[in-house]
Amino acid sequence: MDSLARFRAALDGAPVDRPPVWLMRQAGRYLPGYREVRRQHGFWDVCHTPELSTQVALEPLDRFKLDAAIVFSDILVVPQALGLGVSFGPGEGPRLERTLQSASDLAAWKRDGVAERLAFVPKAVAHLKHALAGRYGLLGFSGAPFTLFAYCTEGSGSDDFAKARIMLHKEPWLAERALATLADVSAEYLEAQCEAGADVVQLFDTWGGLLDRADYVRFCLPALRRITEPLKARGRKVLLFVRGGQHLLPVLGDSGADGFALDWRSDWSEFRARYPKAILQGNVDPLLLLAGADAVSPRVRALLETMQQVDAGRRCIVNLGHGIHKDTSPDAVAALCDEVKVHA
Ligand code: 1CP
Repeated sequence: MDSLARFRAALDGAPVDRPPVWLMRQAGRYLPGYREVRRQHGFWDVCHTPELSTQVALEPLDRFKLDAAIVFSDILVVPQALGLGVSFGPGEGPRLERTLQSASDLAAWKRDGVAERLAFVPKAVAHLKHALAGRYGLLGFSGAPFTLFAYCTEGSGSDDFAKARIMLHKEPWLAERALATLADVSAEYLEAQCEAGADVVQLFDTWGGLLDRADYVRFCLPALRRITEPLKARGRKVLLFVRGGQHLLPVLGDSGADGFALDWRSDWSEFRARYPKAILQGNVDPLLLLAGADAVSPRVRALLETMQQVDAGRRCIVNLGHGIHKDTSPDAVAALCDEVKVHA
């Protein structure tokens, strides 16, 4: 089986010779080629130049035995396109110039022309698709509404995103309107990525696990359904990653996603028991890769065995439980990919 056939079979629940593998943040600062590109170009320039975004998206595929590429972009393109002024300073996380604090801030979001301002991402998808020449799977992505809302209110990274969580409790109507707007913009933009050739799109809810189950049900699920419903009506496939989402397991099915990307703390067998027909993806601890190549093999073997136990590993995708850490050695990534290739 070639990589594209294997990746699509996993998405369709068809038999596979082994589960496909790709890794969250597989293009990024741990790779020398990426660092070299970033010495010469700003982050937004890389995203906006199809040749550069394709170059950095292909580097991991050239080095490792991966089965799929992910378009090079960032979840914060959506707040940027809404006019919030997002920048990535050297060595720091993102900064937003205009944060969401009040109804008038929301009213100032620039909805008109937002799809045009985001068109560089589907263009990057199409460029990458062409370069993949039918050999590999391709993912598009967006931030999930709550995770985008968290950055829009906080204005930067945070451990607890207190401003977002306080707004949910203090001004729930404002939070709901912002979440609905972020969802609608994302839905349209994900459809454009599918149209441009993505085989599947992934929603990154990196901060959704900060909420308790009742708040996730009240605020996040309706916003997620605003995305999954129109996409599914057009036959698109959607994966949902929730970091720290084990306590949300019983309700995640109501998101409408076709599958779940599990973080390293989520229990694979519990998710499989609850969602027998879902695509499951994950969930190697990204820090395992910092323990060196020798530590990687037994853990990957155990994960493959767990996958194999149900339906001979159908509907399974090997991945990390969160993005690759920037200090990861490429040798450890190679060890992970080699182990997947050898053992299934
Ligand atoms: O060169 C640099 O200094 C920028 C580092 C970087 C990179 C490589 C950022 C800034 N974004 C990206 C690319 C990126 N981001 C991709 C495509 C690359 C790939 O996967 O191969 C993807 C899918 C993302 C998604 C993303 N961005 C998430 C969700 C996944 C996750 O890791 O949780 C989040 C939360 C972001 C926000 C963001 N963008 C960049 C940084 C450093 C951050 C984290 C900010 C924080 O600490 O809260």
